[in-house]
Amino acid sequence: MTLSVDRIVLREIRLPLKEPFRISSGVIAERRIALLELHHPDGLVGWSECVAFEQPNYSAETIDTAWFAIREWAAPRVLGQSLPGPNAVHDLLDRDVRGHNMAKAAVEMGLWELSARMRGVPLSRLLGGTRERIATGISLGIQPNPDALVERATAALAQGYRKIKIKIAPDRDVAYLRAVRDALGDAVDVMADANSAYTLANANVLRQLDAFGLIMIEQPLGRDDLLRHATLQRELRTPLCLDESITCLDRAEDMVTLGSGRIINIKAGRVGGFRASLAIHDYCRTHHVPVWCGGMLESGVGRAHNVALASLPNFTLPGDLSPSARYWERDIVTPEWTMGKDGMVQVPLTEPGMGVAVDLDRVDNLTVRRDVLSARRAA
Ligand code: OSB
Ligand code: MG
Repeated sequence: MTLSVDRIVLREIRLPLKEPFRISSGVIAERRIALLELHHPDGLVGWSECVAFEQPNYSAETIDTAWFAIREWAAPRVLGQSLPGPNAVHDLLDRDVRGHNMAKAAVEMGLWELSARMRGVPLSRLLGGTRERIATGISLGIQPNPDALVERATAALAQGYRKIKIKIAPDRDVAYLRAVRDALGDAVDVMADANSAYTLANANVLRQLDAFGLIMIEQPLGRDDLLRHATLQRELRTPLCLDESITCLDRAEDMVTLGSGRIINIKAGRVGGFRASLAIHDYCRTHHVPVWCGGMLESGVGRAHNVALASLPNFTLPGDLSPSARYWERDIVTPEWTMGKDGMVQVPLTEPGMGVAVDLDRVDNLTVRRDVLSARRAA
């Protein structure tokens, strides 16, 4: 059986978050999520999720630009084709189409998932994953005051989380992190994520963060900046971790060459899919750069893809892989994602593919927009 799709059902669902999630550049209360259902001519189906947000405050891409890019450029490239395998899809989608990584990733990752089902292997193992359990961290949005943050961080620790990531922004940084460190003690792995809210002009604030023994500071400066991050890293003891700046393998290599950071947060959507994620993973492993799996407030489908990726050997730091109940009243997959009291998430290894089933009735109920892309239309 060759890897092939003759129909992609593109749906938009809306899932309200249990509570709004605030980062330095905006707040998300309801997730608008694009889901892809990729149909093999022989009947098997692969699933994926596009991680783009509603607003362009994290990346230039949004769900609406991704919808357009999937329909007009990415899907037509693969529909009706006989593909050599999922590894070939990245280059096929990338050729002469600049950017739109999240749109490309959604199609590419759906083909990996379909391929795993065709071969009868778990997605994790198809990708080269070796772990059975993955350490999990929580990402805490910006809170109204330090006390509220301490409350969240304390509760997260009690639930078993292995890493506490705190969103920061100018004037919501030093006092917040000091309060958390004072409350949790020195032994807990705490980090900060600025989502590009700082410039070198306020580097003095970032230097003050060195006092808190953070395991890393994520993306303090511009989303496409590597030079200033290198300057900043030379002035800080705390390792910098890049998220937004790493959009492909070349940027990971640039980070290492320039010294712009010492850790990478891999989000498959941001880098254009699994093939690019694996390339970055392998490169970082060779260069002794730890990586971890970031999150984009995904539904259970995106989380399945993240968990599979995070099972690779150089994902040595806890991932942003919170269980379903942290985000949603109810997820769209069964079983829902859970985390043990030890802060570990199980990698599904008993079934082919991503290892969770999409609750189609629920998805249909949540669907607000639907497009059926077929090979004929693409021709
Ligand atoms: O930078 O990782 C980020 C959420 C929205 C926008 C950007 C980021 C995040 C997260 C969420 O940190 C992590 C998760 O999915 O739990
Ligand atoms: Mg980040």
